[in-house]
Amino acid sequence: PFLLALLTHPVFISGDCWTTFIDDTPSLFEMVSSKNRAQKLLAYLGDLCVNGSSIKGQIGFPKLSKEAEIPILHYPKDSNKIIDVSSPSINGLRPYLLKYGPEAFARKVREFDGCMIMDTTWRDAHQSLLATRVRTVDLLNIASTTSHALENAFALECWGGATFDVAMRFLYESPWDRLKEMRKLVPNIPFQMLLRGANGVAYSSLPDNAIDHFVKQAKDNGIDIFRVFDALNDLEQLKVGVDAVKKAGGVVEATICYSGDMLIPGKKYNLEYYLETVDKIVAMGTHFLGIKDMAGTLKPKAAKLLIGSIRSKYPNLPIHVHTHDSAGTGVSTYTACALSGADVVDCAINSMSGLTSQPSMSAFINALDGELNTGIEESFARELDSYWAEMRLLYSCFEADLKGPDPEVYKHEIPGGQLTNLIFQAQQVGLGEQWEETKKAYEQANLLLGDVVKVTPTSKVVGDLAQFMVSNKLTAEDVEKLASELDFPDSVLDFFEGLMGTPYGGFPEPLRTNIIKGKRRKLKGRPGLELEPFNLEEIKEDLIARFGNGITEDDVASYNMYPKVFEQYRKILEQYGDLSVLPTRSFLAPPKIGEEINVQIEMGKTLIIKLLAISDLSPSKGTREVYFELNGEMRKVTIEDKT
Ligand code: 3PY
Ligand code: ZN
Repeated sequence: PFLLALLTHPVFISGDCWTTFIDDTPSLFEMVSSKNRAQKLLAYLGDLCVNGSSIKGQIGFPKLSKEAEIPILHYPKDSNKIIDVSSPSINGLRPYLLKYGPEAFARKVREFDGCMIMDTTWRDAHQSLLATRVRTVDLLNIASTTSHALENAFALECWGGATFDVAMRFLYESPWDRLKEMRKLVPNIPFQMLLRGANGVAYSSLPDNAIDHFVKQAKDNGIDIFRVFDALNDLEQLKVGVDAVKKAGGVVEATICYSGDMLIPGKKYNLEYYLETVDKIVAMGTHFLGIKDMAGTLKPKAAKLLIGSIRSKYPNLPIHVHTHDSAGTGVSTYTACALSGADVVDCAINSMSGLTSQPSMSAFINALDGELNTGIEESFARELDSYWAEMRLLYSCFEADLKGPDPEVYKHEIPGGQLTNLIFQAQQVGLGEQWEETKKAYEQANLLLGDVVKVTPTSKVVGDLAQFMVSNKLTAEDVEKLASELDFPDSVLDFFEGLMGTPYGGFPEPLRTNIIKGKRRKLKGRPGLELEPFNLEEIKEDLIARFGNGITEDDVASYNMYPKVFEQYRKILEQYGDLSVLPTRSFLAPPKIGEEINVQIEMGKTLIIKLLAISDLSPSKGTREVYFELNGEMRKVTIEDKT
């Protein structure tokens, strides 16, 4: 391609070249690189035309058949006046945080007269409703409008949790680039991420220095507030994340996971348990206390008691509550929290709310109407919503198609994100009986494991055990009786080995001993203590040797969390280039013959691609030719037909 660019360059053709022509003409290299990029994109689109989408979990194609419209914001007091969103808002809590630091920031939020809102649309809402599949481009398209509409929000939750690995694994894009780009467009609202304590954003513990390194990268790239939790409320595990955030200079939100309904007599996780845990977290040192109700089992009465008790014991501690609306009672719970002294609650933009996601922002603002202020203009939430309603159609191929609230969550206690997932899996085989059995088995599996706190990664242990019981037709008694003979899923063995920390009250015995006998050891203390620190310099050198000089500290952090996923992502990057530039419809669905796609590969450089034709299968080679027009020139890619 370089030779071609040289030979076709007008200066070369004119014969007016001199010996330093190549050195003096960097555009030659740019021509080559943009031709390469274009060719790689065509290879992706060609593959999509021949073999269909490779994105896991995708069923069908997006229902949205046009470009999503960016809503216009109007001044609430004068609907004829339009707010200029061409540059980000300069108002918001982030400038205050950057100027005065985390302690002053926490005090300011505590002193706010009302209850603030964190918007989870960019993270948990799409993790819970759309299999975490929302792509960077669709976040960036609404970013500048959001910077204005939600300038008075506590924060945007926009990173971490499952978004990190899904970005690389299924969307073939860099989570770090996403963070940097979002930050540029929204410099005024604090960004929050979800950190799984000693697991970082992975599913099991990493050496402490890898957590420190990851958190520093996240902070340096723009995360302000870190919600740190441990799936078993194991405070040793939690502390690893908390310490990492402190070292990086971030805002710490050490979090307790709320499990079940604490008002049911005899429950292991009761008010006393939570208050003791709060004492320990306060002693550890945190700027905010997070209460994470990942399944949505915190009912209004319990919320009033829990938040009220913490508030009266710790009048200055800012409290931030998170719930999921699976049972449909989220807004009532938040109202109880706000009136009992919570400082912040998590909501999602209306079309991205409800069901297994967070409660609706507009519903919550209206529920508080006249009693407490949230700082957010409700008309803005509705204006943003027109965009997210279209996103719901664009990502319809990842919908679990839930129909309504499921108050049975009070029984099975399945966290929001997992509930969608399990329903989706059951739908593949026709919902019905299978789903009823899974829910019951989940409840039994939880009790077998000793009534554990269920959230990533322990929720996967309970889910895997439940599916194991359903597929092998095992009752709880069978599991107990046959424990030493059965071939349990790896996650169950990991749990009993102690790789996820220690549950409150210890492991159930003799089940633990019987399940891991001859297979695993019993860890004493937290898993990180047994792990050798990573040699970060050596890892970077090794990655440079394999992937070239472009490797950064961000890549090292990605590799540490998910070595295989990172390698696979780099392979795709090598093969197809940066796919994050493709509009989502073109990423998920092949173009129609004659359809034109505009792809901006960088500022000022747009490719206009039109699909012309797809050839018949070549029986000898098993390939098809896909013909495109690229900026007016005909291009052909040869694609192996794998169908
Ligand atoms: C995650 O860990 O990804 C969660 O969202 C837990 O609720
Ligand atoms: Zn959640």
